[in-house]
Amino acid sequence: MSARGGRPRVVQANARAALLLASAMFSADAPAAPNEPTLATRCAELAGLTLSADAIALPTHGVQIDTAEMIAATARNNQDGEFCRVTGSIKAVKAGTPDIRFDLNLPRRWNGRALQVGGGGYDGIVVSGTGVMPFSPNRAPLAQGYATFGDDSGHVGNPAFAEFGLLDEAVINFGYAHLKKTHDAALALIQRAYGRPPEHMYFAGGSTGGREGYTVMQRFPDDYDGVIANSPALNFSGVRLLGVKVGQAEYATPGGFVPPALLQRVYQRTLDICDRLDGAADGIVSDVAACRSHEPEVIDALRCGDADDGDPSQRNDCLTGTQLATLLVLRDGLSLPYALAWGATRYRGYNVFQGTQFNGMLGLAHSPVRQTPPTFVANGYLFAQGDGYVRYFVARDAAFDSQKFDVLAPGKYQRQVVALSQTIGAMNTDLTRYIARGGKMITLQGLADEVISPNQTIAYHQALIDRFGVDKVDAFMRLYMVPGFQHGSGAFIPSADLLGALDNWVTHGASPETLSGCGCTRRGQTFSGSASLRRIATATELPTISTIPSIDIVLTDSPHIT
Ligand SMILES: [Ca+2]
Repeated sequence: MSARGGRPRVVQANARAALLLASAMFSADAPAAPNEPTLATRCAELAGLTLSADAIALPTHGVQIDTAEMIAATARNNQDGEFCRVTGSIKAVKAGTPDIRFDLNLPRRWNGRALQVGGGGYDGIVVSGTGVMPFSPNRAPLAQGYATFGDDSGHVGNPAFAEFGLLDEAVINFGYAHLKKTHDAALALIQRAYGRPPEHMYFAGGSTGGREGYTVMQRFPDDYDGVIANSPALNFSGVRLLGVKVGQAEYATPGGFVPPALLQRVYQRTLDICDRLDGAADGIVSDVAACRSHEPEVIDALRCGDADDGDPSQRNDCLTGTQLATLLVLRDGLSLPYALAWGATRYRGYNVFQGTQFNGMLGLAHSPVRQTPPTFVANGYLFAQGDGYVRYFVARDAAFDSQKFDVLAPGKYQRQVVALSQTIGAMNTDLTRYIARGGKMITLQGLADEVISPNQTIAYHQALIDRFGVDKVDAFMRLYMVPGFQHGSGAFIPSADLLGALDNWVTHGASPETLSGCGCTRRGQTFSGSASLRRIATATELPTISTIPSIDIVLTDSPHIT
């Protein structure tokens, strides 16, 4: 899966900007001064190059460029125009630790900007930097003229697997160090290729890539001018520990398994009661707060009556007390009696009874039988990821049984749990340096996200406001909470030009407000109307942040929606 030629393209970023940037385009093949090398010449010179360790601010054994070649605009499957494709490896310090593999793409028509692209899950696959940005209608950033780059986070593997957690240097790379090492390597190569550094450096990612976005603001604030960090796994340890608890509720407790059909019923009953509370019977719970006030009614409508005994695995029409307890683990999140890094003691729960579907590919378990090890679809995404975290990162024993791990009182493992939350977590609210030097950021987060709790993203945003005040946060950050949007899927899937908005903000000082865009997907169907994402969190809106439907859907031309 890691073969260089066949790398899957992971998260990608995108912008609009073609018009905006046209005047600023730096063209490497523009009428050059006599004897000035072309990009093709410089690209060829990069092949086989090495960079010494002192080119990278963190400890490495230097950088090896493996390949560098011009990709023609007419090359098969290339929609990004002509560019120099560079692949390289950043050498690990310790023998036995994998190198960090990275890709760097240098467009012939450079817009003077660079974009680092984040990964997903437990990473392990090189982010190519050549694709389009998720949830955006626009051309790929590389096609727009951005120099783009990404890496594999410092190990080779399936993003579902956590075996690299046994290697200290690989854990540190995954936590934060790969971001800086690859940034520094890419910056040095960009300067060689174009003869000057980028005017602006951006980062974009979602999920793990969202955590990476917050991580670079917290740890390397001088390196970036703008960050897009969607659905961020800010409290990495928190979400993994909660996954362990969910697995225990489903499999260590007899009757705790909730079949997919019953999860669908939970979702449907929620819609019956909450869909219209926002004024539109559109299959989207937009007023999450109003829906929350109806939660007892939703739960009562789902609860089995006294006469409803029987084998829970054979019935899909009501929740037993034990099944409800499993869902309440998700709803309530974690409250730890010990503190993770930066004083974090909570992982906020999910909107289980406010329109989140838990019977999809990233939802709860589909099988009443626990696999060894547990797998995504059979046993649930949160549980499978949490199980790998406990076995490889915490206990550092592949045979450890996460069903026996006491999340609230981990005993001899507590020190490691806390240390990991420092290495991998992004809960530090000290963005003083990033804010002071004018950095900007945008976060898009689904209110129906079943992987990253939207309430954790809101809580971190609130913590920033508590620390810096509304005006200061408003001046550097935009948070767009999207109803009906899960972790990539959902009743509503947005599509908006976040990179263009970020670039316009950084370059021209035009702060994003309501974002418009489409081909969005609504209830499984793409429509060609328009949708607007209203920004959350102006000073006046903040007290009621979670009560504001943040999406307006305006159908402008013959949508195919039933
Ligand atoms: Ca609605």
